[in-house]
Amino acid sequence: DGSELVEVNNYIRSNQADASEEMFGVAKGKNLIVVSLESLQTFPINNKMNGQTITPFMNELTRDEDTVYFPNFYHQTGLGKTSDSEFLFENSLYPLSGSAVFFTHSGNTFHSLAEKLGDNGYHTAVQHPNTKSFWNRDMMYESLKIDEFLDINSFEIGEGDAVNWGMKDIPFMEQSVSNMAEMPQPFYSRLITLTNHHPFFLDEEDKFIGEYDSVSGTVNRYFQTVRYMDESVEVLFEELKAKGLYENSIIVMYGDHYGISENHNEAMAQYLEKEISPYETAQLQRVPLFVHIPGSGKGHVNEEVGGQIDLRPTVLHMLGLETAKDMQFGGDLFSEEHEEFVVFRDGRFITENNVYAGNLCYDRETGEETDAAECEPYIDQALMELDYSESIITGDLLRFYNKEDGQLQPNGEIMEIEK
Ligand code: GP9
Ligand code: MN
Repeated sequence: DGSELVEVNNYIRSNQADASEEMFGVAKGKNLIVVSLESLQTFPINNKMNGQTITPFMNELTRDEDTVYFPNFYHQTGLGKTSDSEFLFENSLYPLSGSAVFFTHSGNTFHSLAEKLGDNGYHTAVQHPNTKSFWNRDMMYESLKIDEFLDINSFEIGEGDAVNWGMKDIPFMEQSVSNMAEMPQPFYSRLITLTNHHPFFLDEEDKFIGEYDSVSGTVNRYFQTVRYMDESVEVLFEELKAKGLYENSIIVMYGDHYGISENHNEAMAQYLEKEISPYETAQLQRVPLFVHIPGSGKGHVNEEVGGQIDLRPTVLHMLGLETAKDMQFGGDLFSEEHEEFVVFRDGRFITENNVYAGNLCYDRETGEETDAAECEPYIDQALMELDYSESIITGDLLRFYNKEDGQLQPNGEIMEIEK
């Protein structure tokens, strides 16, 4: 009857971080462009492979005066992969443990980022050159109140424009920006890239660097497709400038989940020149996060430990929208009150000082095993937080939550919900 929500609400309210004073409203009224960087992990950033630079454009962004780069940012996805990262971004809720929430709970009530932006005058659109029903996106996007889904039918895929899973990222970026140019402003346009996806195949003309030389063809090719992705991100920036959209937009880009699974530990050990311990495996779940605010001069490398659950409040606050009444588990990454506590879907976690993985407690900086007592207090909190989030989804509890005034519906009376 929704009474579970009282306890969840108490937990959320007592852990909530206020908006950052410095960053709140820094991009008020601007267009929001979000890029989901398929399978991009943090390890190629500012790194080389056999002497070759892997991500030249994104490396520049990490030092750019208008870009905040987060090197200690983690994905928190589960079985739902890309769709889980979308779910985290939109709702600041954890994905489910045993299934993909996009498939199992697409009819639920959510209070998504898209919905909030829509309520505040934004046109909201996702662009992804794949079939509408793939991952049940068409159904889920209705519940997430995304106004427009530009799927494969909104793109012209000419000869040589497709590889691997579908449309190549460079033509995708070009056409996405053309689509944005047609949208009413301000808009929220989320782009989901595709080329840097397992098994990481490319046409010859799109290979800008050589392959790696390990036992894993997957890892060997990954560097090349990441290099291609980097090129496509540069094209995005150029096109936005060419179409006059750049100045009036902010661009938020993040890796959706890992690209290299643990099946490739031997190759990764060769590349990283260290053994892949549970600590390393957890650290390999870092994905890059870039927050680019043209003309702001706010650029810096931000070492804060955070995760995808933090994106919703971080972004909404930059756009000048409060989230203090929202039912969300993440916090504003720019807030002084942001808690450095990243929970993975499987119960592993990262804190300011520790990495808890493989039932072992490690020092986050050194990777050395450390006193279990340092991690102990967080083990239950991590599981509790996952449980609370799961109960919201499985009980469809946001039906009982009034997003306008933050009130729970008394006596479990179901409020009127527009569907
Ligand atoms: C395909 C894209 C990739 O539409 O979402 O899916 P993934 O396998 O990464 O979840
Ligand atoms: Mn993906």
